Amino acid sequence: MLRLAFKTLPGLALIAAGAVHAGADRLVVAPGGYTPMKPTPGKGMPVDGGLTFQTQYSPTGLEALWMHDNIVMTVLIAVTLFVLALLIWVMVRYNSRANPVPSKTSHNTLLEVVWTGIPVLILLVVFVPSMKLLAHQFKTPPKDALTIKAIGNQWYWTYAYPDNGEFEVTSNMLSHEEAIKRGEPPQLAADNRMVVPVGEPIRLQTTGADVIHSFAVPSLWFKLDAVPGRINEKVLFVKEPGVYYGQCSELCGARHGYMPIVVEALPRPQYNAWVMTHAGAKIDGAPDVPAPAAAAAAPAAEAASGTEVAAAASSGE
Ligand SMILES: [Cu+2]
Repeated sequence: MLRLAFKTLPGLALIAAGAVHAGADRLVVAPGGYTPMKPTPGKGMPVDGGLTFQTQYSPTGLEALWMHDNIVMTVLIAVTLFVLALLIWVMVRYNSRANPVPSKTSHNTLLEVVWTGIPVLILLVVFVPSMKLLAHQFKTPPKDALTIKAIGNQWYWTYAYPDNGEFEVTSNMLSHEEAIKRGEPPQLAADNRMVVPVGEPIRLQTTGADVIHSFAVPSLWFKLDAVPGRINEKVLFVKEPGVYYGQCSELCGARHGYMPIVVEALPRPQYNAWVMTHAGAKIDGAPDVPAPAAAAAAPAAEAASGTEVAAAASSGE
């Protein structure tokens, strides 16, 4: 039954197959250019009075939420109620008035086997889906996955796009007034967002430029430390277009609370249009076109080496 439930989780199969939008549609550029997407109220952000996790928009997030709601909470509530019932029973049945002569029993083999065996079984029930979730969370990205690098700085994020022509985006928090004006949640909105393509596994790498930061977006089930001198890597997979908010989640100094993360997930053509708004940008997976200067230099070099050969021949070597 457990296995069945996992199989029905949408999106997991996509990651398992390592599916990336292959072929020509990966290269399509939306004709309208790029306009920043308006966030949907309550989606990809905390809500007033929210008690549980944010709604999840990644396959591992859905799996984790399913495990939390169906396995962890079930076990937790059942064990709590059972212990509460035992306590009440002992208090009522075995207090000094109801039971003036206490039993002298000190061993009961059956009871001891049961209270050892049942907790072991409960742990196994939690262990199996936990390990599966852990494995899914740290599955390596497919070879042709788009690489994006999130770099934590005191106190802002920079996003590098090595597969898209190596441009970099600097992302600073918007002021309270500016965020309200743009219809975005204050303290979570940023001037430049980390734009990503939707529905494909992204190789997201994190590192720190100065101290340890942590790249965390709750609604995408993503949290990864950004450590100076190290590259950490994890797959980011966003199932639906949208704007998803997060924050630095490692205490990194005075303005730690003011370096929000905004992930904007767009369909491929719109993502490509955003990419092309940057100087020197190229669409990942597009064939490399030699720059005009390099192409012109090549015949000249050939001619030069030809002269050398001719010179060598004439000197009789
Ligand atoms: Cu930080």
